[in-house]
Amino acid sequence: ARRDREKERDKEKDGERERESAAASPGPSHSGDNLVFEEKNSKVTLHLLFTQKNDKHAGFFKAGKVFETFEAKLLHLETRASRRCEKVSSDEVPQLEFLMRCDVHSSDTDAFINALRRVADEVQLLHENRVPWFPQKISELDKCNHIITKYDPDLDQDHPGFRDLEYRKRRAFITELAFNFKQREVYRTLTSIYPIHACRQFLDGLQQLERECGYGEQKIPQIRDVSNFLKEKTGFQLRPAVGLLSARDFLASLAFRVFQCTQYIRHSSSPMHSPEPDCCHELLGHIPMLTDKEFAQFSQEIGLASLGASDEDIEKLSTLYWFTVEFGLCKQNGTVKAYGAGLLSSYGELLYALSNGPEYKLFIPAETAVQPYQDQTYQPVYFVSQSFEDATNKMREYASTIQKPFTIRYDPYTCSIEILNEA
Ligand code: HBI
Ligand code: NLE
Ligand code: FE
Repeated sequence: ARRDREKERDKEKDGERERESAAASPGPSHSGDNLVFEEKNSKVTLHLLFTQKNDKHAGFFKAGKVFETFEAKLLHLETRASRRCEKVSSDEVPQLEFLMRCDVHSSDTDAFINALRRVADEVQLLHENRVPWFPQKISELDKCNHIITKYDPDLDQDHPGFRDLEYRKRRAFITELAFNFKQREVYRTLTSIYPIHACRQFLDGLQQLERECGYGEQKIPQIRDVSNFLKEKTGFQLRPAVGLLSARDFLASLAFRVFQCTQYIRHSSSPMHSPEPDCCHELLGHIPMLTDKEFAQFSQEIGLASLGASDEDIEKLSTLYWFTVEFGLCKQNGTVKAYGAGLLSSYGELLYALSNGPEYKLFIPAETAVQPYQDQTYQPVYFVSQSFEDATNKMREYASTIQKPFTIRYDPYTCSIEILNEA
C-alpha cells in the first residue's frame, strides 16, 4: 500500500514538475499544426471542438466565463451543425459544434479544458500532440533542476535522517549549491568572446590555467590549487578574503604579492554581471593576468605605493586601480582589448566596453586618478592605453611621485618590508 501511495505521489509530483517547468522560462521554438512545443513561461495554442449542451440554452456562452477566468484568447471560431444530430426532428434546433483555436497559459491547459468540459456536452482536443519542454543546449540543463522529493529527508518521515536536524540542514545547503550551479554558464559565455576581446597576456594565462591548473567549465578550482600554481609562475599567492576589504587593506596585500579572493559565487539570476567581486571574478578576471610576470610586478608596485600613503593618495590609487586592473583597456595590434578583471569576468560589460556605447579616454594617471566611478553598473567611461606596457609604465611613474616621509624596500627572501629612512 505504501508503494502505491508513493507511486501516486510521484505521479502528482511529475505533473507538478511539468506544469512548473512549463511556466518557468523560455524553451524551444514553436509549433506546427500537430506538434505543439510547449514554451516555458508562455502560451500554447489549442484546437478544440466544443459541442454545446443541447438541453441548456446558450451553453457556448458559458464558455466565455471560462475563457475570462483563464485569460484564454480566442484566435478563431467557426460553428457547424453537429454530425450527431442528423436525426433531429424538424422542430428541434440542431446541436451546434464550435471549432475554435485559442491561446492559453501552457501551465493551465488541463485545468482550462476541464473547466470547459463542465459547460459543454463534449470537448475534444484536436491535433493534440503536445511536446513537453526539453533542453536544447547544454546550458539549458540549468533549468532541469526540478527534484523528486520521494526521499527528501525534510518531507519523508521514514527517511533515516528525518529526525536529524543537523543532517537536514547540511543537505539543504548542498542542494542550494547545486541549484546555483551557474558557473558553467559564466565560463562558457565568457570564453566564447575572450579570443576577440581579451588582451594577449590574459589569453596566454588562461591557456596555461586550463592546461595545468584544472580550469574549465566542469568545476570551480580550489583557491589553494590556484595559489600553488600562481606561486610558481609569478610568486603571487591567494588568500581567502573575509569580504570586501577597505581599499587600504586590499592594496596592502598586493605589496606582498598576496591577492585576496572572495569565495562565494554571484547570484544565479545574474550570471553575466555582478556588482561585487565573486569567485568568477577572481578566478576568471584576475588570476589569468596574475600569471604574467610583468603584470604581477606592476600589481605589487601599486601595493607598495599604497603602504603608509595618505587617505587622499589611497583614494587616487584605488581609482587608478579601478580604471586599470579592474576596467583597463589597451591597444594591441591596432585593436582595443581588455585587460581589466572587472571586464574579463562580466560577459555583459565586456561586450559593452568594446562596443560603441561608452566613452573612451586616454589613460593619463594624474587625470584618471580623479575620475569619479561607481560600482553598481557598467562604467560610462573607460581609459585606453597605447599598449599594455604603456599602462604599466605610466602607473609606475605615477606611483613614484607619491610623497611619503619614508622609503621602503620589499625583501623577497623574508617577504617583508624594510623601512629605510624613517623620518
Ligand atoms: N576587497 N575583497 C576585496 N576584493 C577587491 O577586489 C577589492 C576589495 N576592496 C577594495 C577594492 N577591491 C577596490 O575597489 C580598490 O579600492 C582597491
Ligand atoms: N562586474 C564584475 C563581474 O561581473 O564579474 C565584477 C566587478 C568587481 C569589481
Ligand atoms: Fe577585482
